[in-house]
Amino acid sequence: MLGTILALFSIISVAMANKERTFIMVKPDGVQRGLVGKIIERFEQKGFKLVALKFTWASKELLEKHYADLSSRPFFPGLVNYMNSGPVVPMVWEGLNVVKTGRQMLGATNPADSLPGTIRGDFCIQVGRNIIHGSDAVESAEKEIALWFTEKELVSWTPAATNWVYE
Ligand code: IDP
Ligand code: MG
Repeated sequence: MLGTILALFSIISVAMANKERTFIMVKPDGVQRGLVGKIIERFEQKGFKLVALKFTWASKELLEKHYADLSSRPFFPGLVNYMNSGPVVPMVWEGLNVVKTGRQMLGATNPADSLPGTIRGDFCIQVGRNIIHGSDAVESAEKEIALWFTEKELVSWTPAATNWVYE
């Protein structure tokens, strides 16, 4: 009996861990360079689940909120102009450790330090044109998701391959 209850708890906690979410966004340079499909493919082929996606030209107000933590940095005005220079593709991806793994898939902030095999390591050269954003912690992911998407835009579904991705 106790064994059954413990097994049930462990199944539930694994199922909850698999529901971690991150906010990923293809930046204007990634869109202009035609890399949207390649970036989505990386997250899809890893086994993460797409929860939300849109194509939008973000306002400076939204971008200032998104990067509020960096507002005192000298590159902040340039960063907001860059992010507002064309459309972006904000997305929500879900899965076990998706925040940390997502950051590893992106590579270091400065592409000069991003390892080959990472998105930034493979597709870009300079920090001010590093093609993609990814949340750096579960709490910032929650804030960013709420900033870019309404609750209704987060789609509830079960991919057919779930039991082939998770044991
Ligand atoms: P992250 O995107 O890897 O989380 P952050 O330090 O949060 O890196 O910086 C946000 C974004 O600001 C970077 O992705 C990059 O586009 C830009 N940025 C960071 N540092 C610099 C810089 O020194 N010069 C120009 N842009 C920068
Ligand atoms: Mg950051």
